[in-house]
Amino acid sequence: MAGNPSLYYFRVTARLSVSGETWRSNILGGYAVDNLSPVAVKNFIILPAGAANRLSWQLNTEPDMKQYLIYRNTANTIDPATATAYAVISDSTYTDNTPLQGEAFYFVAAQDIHNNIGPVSNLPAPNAAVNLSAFIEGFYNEQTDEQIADTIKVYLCSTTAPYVKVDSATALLSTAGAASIKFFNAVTGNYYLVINHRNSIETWSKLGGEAVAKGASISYNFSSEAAQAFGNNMKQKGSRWCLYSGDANQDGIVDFSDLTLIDNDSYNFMSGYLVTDVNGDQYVDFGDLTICDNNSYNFVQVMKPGGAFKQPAMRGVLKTKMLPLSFRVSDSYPNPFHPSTKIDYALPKDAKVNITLYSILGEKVMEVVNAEQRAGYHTAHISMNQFASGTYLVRFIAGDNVQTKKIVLAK
Ligand SMILES: [Ca+2]
Ligand SMILES: [Ca+2]
Ligand SMILES: [Ca+2]
Repeated sequence: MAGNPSLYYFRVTARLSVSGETWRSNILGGYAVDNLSPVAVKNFIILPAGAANRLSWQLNTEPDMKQYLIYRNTANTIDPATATAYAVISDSTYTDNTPLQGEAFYFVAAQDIHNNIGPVSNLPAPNAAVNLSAFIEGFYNEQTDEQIADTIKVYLCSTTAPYVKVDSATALLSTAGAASIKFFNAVTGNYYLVINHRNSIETWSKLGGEAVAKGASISYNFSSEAAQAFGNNMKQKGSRWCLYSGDANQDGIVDFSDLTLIDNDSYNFMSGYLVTDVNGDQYVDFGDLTICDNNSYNFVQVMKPGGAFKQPAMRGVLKTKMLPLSFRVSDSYPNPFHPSTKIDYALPKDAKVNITLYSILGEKVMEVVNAEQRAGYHTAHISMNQFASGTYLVRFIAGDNVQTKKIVLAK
């Protein structure tokens, strides 16, 4: 070429040991096509096929393509430089017949004949999503229509006996009563949705189950009507139907054993994230006992398909109230308050109860309660709309016991 001033073009032809297979460089580019990594695969999708996952994508158009590397992982990242491919195929579809349990991700990358690996495309494995709406009796405030957010565990249970738990997931049930749950293991089918919460009665969805589909989502609202729970087993508070609270030991029934746990923690002034905190305010006290006592009195228990239920005739025999360990009076709540506040108190035995409100100077303002009362848990309601702001004293007399509480009316 020396001495010739005109532009010269050249191309390189590589001949492989495979007969008839050659590779040519691009004339104008000046580089071999095999110096480039493949591009990322296009139109990568994953569809459920029973328990299997079927991956597919569009075949790359590069002339030096060799194969596709497939990886999977429980985390959303993979390093193709160090990871071992789960499968290596030349086609553009792959069926994983033994998917990973739980949340998982798939990755696919194209590889050319020179082992250049293209960018990795990734997708989550298909899951069945359920958008739940539910409220918890003790945690729900009907004035604000909100609840204290807490963790729930939701199961998918078979609709045929023995109604086994097929899949489970934990989720946060929000103040607005919403939880989005993803099930990774169950195949498309009909399932009961079952909610477990640390101190509520396990609650099953209505008779017959719900159609849950892998790769799709459904919504289910427990709170709209009683019939949304199996056996109508929910408690109405305002416009919401709530999961029954009080099953502190999670044995499926609210009874003495739950009350005993709560009463002991209450007696010891326990606080924090406890199963005995039935109303979710971080303290174990009268508020928790009152809810549990009421549900225990009403013999609240799990209702589920195939369950052995106590007959109504039996309930009367088993209906017994638990008696408090000692005479106790709670602080008022709210405090300061306007226009009304409440004080809980426990009577270990029947007593003549007098609750009287006094001004800070000791003048009698009004009598709140003056009656013979049965042993158990009681609540005094004090309404002071017509009185001036300030500090007042509430004197409790029950038999030989006397206690005084300070309350602050702030208009
Ligand atoms: Ca290439
Ligand atoms: Ca229980
Ligand atoms: Ca509490």
